[in-house]
Amino acid sequence: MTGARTGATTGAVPLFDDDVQPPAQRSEIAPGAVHVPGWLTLPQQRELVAACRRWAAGPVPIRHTRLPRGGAMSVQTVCIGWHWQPYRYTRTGDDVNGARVADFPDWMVRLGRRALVDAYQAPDAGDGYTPDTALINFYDAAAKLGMHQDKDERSDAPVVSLSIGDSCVFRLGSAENRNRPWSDVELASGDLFVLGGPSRFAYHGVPRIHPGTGHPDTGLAHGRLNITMRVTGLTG
Ligand SMILES: O=C(O)CCC(=O)C(=O)O
Repeated sequence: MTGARTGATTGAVPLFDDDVQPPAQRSEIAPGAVHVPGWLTLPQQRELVAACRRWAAGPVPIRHTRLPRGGAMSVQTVCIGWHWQPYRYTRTGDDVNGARVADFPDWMVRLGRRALVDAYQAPDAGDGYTPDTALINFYDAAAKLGMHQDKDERSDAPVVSLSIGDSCVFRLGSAENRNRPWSDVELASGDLFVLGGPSRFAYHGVPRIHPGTGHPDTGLAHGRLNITMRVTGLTG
């Protein structure tokens, strides 16, 4: 997350209790897959960038996740709550330094609940939603994420995705396979995307970043940050 090392940082995260703006518009890209452009204000994005910068430094630092068949992902990832590596979640970063990952903060649980209320336009949509992990991905200009399903969780609770920095092409396919037909959606800084309901296990990926499209006031000098909150369904 080198792009996050410049720009202003703030210490606290009080912005997330009452301050999320009502969504300007929303589009249901597929049943249960909702895009809410401009959901986060610039100050909220700055707070998230500052929090992600702290997590990127440790206790389990950001890294290019190694793939089981060799090589590594072009995206860099740091996790909170639970540590993800392909096919499993653990409390410790066993493929990094063995340390226990940072706790998943309560303010982020509240943010996730509010995201569901706004995405699904239903006051009770966030009831009982308690995400316990977030994968925080940093994309430089060349990074991509191939088509995949989020299915290492033992839960079908929605995935809440927040984007900050450079915009990207987000590709949403079906739950059946990684091939066409798919929809390409431009995700910009501040956008919310929720994958839930029939789209919870849809294949998706990020084939392209648009470098230089972020807003410097986010505190991210370059690149793209994406935070996906999830419910692991694990205990312990
Ligand atoms: O970067 C994104 O918008 C998607 C991230 C994603 O698909 C994942 O973390 O599984």
